[in-house]
Amino acid sequence: MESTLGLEIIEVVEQAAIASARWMGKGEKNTADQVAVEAMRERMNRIHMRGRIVIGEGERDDAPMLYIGEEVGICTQPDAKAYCNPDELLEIDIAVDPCEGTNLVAYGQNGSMAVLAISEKGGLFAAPDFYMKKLAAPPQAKGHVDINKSATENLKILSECLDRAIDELVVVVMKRDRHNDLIKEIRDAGARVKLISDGDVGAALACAFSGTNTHALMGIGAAPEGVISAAAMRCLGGHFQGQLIYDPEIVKTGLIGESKEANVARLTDMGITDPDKVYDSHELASGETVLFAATGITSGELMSGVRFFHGGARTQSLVISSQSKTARFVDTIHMFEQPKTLQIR
Ligand code: VTB
Repeated sequence: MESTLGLEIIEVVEQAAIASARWMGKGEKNTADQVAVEAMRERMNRIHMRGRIVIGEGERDDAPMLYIGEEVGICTQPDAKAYCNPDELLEIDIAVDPCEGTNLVAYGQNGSMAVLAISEKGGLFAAPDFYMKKLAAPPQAKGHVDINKSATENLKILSECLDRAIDELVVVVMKRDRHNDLIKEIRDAGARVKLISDGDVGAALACAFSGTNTHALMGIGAAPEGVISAAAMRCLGGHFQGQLIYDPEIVKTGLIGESKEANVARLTDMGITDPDKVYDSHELASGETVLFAATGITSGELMSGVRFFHGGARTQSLVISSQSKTARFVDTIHMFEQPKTLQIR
């Protein structure tokens, strides 16, 4: 895939994060999301590519933009012939979450980000809008921990792989009623639990980097974001497994309102014949080339959030490429005004 794409997608997530950060702390999560979507789409449509959204803001009817199936990039625009020969360009699939952690932005809390993953056509699992049981862990534990094992067993394995006592392990879990038993089990096993209100993509990512004091992510979050997390973990060599959750009784928050049977039927219609299959990162992000990019909206373990100053803003991003085998932290100063009138900081 074009190496310049890696540079351009930084701007896509940066612009989404800046737009959303203007709504930080204003208590309006839908607006924080909407402006991020618009900014992401606007910048994406200036990239020389033929892109298709495979994970986005939902189905076309409920989402005005960045809906699943939407085509993005200059070469998909109506007057594309003026810019490029679409036949010469690789078709790429894109998974986006312009504002991961909308509540975090709305209430000024840590851990939100604008994020996306890219692969060649067919390289990302088109996850339905369901939930996903997730297990993320550092590279040393890859293939050793297993989502089919109990939390207690996995903590023992983690402790061996990371060569640290169980009480030196920190597991991130989303604070939800559905996780009450899980949280108790982790504590009983001797590990420490970091409860987060939202934003499990950042938590999964943190597992792959030492120094974040995050040794595992356990529990159930949204499935589409699971694919985005898997894309990053695949490039970083971290452990990531996901299993779709289609039974509303298990989730308890009600995003999947239908009955278990109706949900299984929906999965079958989508071609998912084994609804209980456990996917690993290489299945969720199977493409030959995978790119991941994220910019902090509010500060998290790996990136500072957007900081505005007179005439500009400063952002921190992370771009990961399977092709160049790099994880790049990018610190950018955005000058909204002529540089001479602003103080760069
Ligand atoms: C949220 C969000 C996560 O999943 O929790 C969502 O914060 C679904 O869970 O980051 P609920 O319906 O219980 O809120 C994520 O978006 C991603 O997995």
